[in-house]
Amino acid sequence: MALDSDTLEQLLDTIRRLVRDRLVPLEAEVSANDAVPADVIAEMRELGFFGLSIPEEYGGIGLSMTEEVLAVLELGWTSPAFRSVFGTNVGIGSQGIVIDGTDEQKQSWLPRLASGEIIASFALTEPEAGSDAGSLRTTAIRDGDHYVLNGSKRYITNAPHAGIFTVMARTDPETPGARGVSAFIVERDSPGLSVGTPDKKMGQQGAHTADVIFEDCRVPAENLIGGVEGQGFKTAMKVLDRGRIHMGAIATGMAERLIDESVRYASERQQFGKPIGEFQLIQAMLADSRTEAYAGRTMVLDAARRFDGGENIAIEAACCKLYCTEMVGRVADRAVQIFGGAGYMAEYPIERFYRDVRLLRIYEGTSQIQQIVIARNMLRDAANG
Ligand code: COS
Repeated sequence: MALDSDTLEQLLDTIRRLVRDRLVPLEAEVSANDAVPADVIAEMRELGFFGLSIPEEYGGIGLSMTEEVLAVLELGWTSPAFRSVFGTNVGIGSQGIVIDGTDEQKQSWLPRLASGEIIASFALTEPEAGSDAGSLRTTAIRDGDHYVLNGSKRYITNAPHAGIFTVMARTDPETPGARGVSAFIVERDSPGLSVGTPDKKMGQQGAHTADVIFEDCRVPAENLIGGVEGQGFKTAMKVLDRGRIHMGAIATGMAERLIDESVRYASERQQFGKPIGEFQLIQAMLADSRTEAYAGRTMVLDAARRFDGGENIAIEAACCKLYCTEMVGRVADRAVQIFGGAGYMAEYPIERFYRDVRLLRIYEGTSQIQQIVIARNMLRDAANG
């Protein structure tokens, strides 16, 4: 644990108050404007949100995974667009450097990521390589003391705002699959790097994604993460393992919010002369949602504890991502049902959450990829006795 229990409680309380008093009332505005207000971003910077997971020696708060999960469960209570502002600095954008970077790389980038001075994006997905991440085509060919990158990346979260990208590219075009892939830190203003127009999405307005294109983009060789070629796929997998617990916590936080909205509505909305919450068919939906969200909370806390204890959590992390993101889909669907016509109307938050949670089953590894990861690891463990 990075924090003593009083400091952790204070941090969680600060997040809870910010989320419920300040962010929830802004949700509709963020969605309509497709932007998080600048003063909110400044406040999140001030509170240290960008550095939640970055070690203290590099200016972050250095939360353990358990502490991070507790923070993220609180953040899940509101629109995911708010978390997205700093989410890539806490997770997939920074963790490649934290986990596998050299000391120099950590010193030169992590303090600026922790303070929120710059945003980091994670650039793995390509037009032709999504779930099959090992087949990516972007190349990085050594030329003197530089690498020259060519190719394009797709649906990259925070690309429009990023100061640096963690880019997975093929340094060895002769080696197909995962082994020829390396990871680089690429600065936004590198010559030959351009960012496409922001994508139009089903939900999560206020969080932005775009293509990133490399045309003879020269990157200093010292920006090869860890200084060793051929390790980039493994770096990406380690980053995603950790991210899957984080994602499970976000999904569970969102489920808890949807349940809160559902209970309140069920207590107020009257039909047949009484609150609809008094009908057992509504009660069944509330009870199922509560049971599943409790299971999600318990899972993410258990996986985080194991991660902090140094266990290999590849299976548990994928279980969290799979279960919690599917679970919040069911909870959101029941919330629409409990709200009835009002659940379908943009005037209430349920319709927006229903669209927002749909992405959770897709990004950072689809549900089907999580199933593959879980089953493959089970079979491998069995074969190894
Ligand atoms: N941690 C460390 N190393 C890992 C790892 C992990 N969690 N998972 C795999 N590796 C290593 C393997 O051990 C293997 O190393 P060796 O070549 O030394 O044996 C290497 O990485 C390749 O692994 P594997 O053969 O399993 O790779 P596959 O190409 O079969 O891909 C899946 C495996 C499908 C699981 C992977 O491509 C994946 O996770 N895809 C989804 C990617 C994703 O989440 N995309 C979303 C967009 S990114 S936000």
